[in-house]
Amino acid sequence: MKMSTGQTGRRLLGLAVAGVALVSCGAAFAELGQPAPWEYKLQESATPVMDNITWFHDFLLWLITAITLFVLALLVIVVVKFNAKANPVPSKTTHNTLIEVAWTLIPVLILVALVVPSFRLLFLELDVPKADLTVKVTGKQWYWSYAYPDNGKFEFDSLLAQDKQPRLLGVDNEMVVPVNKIVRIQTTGADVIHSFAVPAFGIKIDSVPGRLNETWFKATKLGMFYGQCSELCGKDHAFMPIAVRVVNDQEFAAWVETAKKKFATNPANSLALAGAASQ
Ligand SMILES: [Cu+2]
Repeated sequence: MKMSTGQTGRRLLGLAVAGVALVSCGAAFAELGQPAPWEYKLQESATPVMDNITWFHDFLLWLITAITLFVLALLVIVVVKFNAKANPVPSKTTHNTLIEVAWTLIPVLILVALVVPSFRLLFLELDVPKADLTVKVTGKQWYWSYAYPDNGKFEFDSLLAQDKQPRLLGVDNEMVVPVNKIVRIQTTGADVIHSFAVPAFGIKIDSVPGRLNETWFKATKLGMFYGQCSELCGKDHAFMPIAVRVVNDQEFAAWVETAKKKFATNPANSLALAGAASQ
């Protein structure tokens, strides 16, 4: 099929309009703390770590775009200027020391420049600052348990709630944390390896049986934040969502009081049992 110039132009225009629509929709659909239809970007950040991840991601995207366009331009020049028709008598040059040094050194310098923000981000993620509170997260087939060792030593299970929205992300008992406080997450697996991940917080850490892994976040925005188990852990892997509610200090204190009563008789409350046994 041959297209006329007009047709090609209209198709290109259509593509451009679709592209712009997609970009603006992506922004419109972006919702804090949860995925959105047609989303192609990172979730909106709610912690300093995620701010850094987003910045590094965008920075890399610009950099690779520039490099790709540069290489494309070189290729186009070669194809246009040095094909057999345009350049019937090729040059016999085989070495050019200056260019060879440049195409070795410049990529090395680019990589060295990348190491700095990359390592800074790694240290930010891995170096847990002095925490305001600790939440112990246990991955189980197929739900999560949250324990609050420094807020009344209660522990509760958090299971998928079929009737809640967003679909497959809503849970019966949400993990609750105060805003602008450093929360240390200690996580382990009760049966197989799970992975505790909340995209808006920039955290994803394996919950391994017999091991205690640590990470942290400081939520700077109020609201609901959703994540999912991110390590294939069995048949209901897709049905053990993570729901974190970020509240202010008073709401957190009030929630701790109700949670202490509500979950005091929880038979699965290993922390409370351990506490009772040691008294
Ligand atoms: Cu899992």
